[in-house]
Amino acid sequence: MADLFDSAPEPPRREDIAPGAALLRGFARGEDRALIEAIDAVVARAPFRHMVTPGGHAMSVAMTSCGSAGWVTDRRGYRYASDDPDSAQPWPQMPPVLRDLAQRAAAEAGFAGFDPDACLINRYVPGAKMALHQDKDERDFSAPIVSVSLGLPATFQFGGLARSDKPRRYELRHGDVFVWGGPTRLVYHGVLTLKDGEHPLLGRQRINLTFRKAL
Ligand code: MD3
Ligand code: FE
Repeated sequence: MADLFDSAPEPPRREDIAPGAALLRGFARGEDRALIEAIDAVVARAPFRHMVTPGGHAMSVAMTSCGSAGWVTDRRGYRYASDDPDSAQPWPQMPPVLRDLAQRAAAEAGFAGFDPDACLINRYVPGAKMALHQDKDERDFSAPIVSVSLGLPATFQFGGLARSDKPRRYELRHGDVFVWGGPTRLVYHGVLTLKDGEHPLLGRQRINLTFRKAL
């Protein structure tokens, strides 16, 4: 059924943002329902939770993971772990529809053979944000990170290799996929406070998937 968000879709297209970084607008839009179903199955076994930073602050973004490794933070630090600390069970397997999407997007951006072992699932509700940071807990920085945005739009900040580099801003919308590799793999990035809104499939939230080669 047509709705407000589907009524005037832009055609999927690729924007080269920087060497190694490609924004694939609308790349995941056609498979959004299958992706959400797969996310729901992961979340049924490994619910979203607000993890605590080493500094003792609960994150405003709720997280879970699937794959052979999941990203965790607690008072001891940031790391990848093979078990979900809440259940003491292995993280749910990465659903094939998620893995396939990440591999196709990576190939489209020039990273054929990407084999992610971790998918971090972030949930933002209005008011949630993610401060500028680098992703450097992975062992091998030669693999890219593939990010998939679903639900409410967010303003993404993309800086440089120094925290003080002035970030550029991009609006990330439902179905957009970003691939970060090569020289951009270690740039500072973050997400501004999510504005309120209502998405036809996901309601008052944004979900972001990040596929990583962690181990
Ligand atoms: C650039 N997530 O989970 S996705 C994260 O929207 C994270 O939830 C944000 O940053 C989110 O770590 C941003 C885009 C992204 C993800 C990882 C990157 C951009 C990146 C790693 C290196 C460079
Ligand atoms: Fe990040």
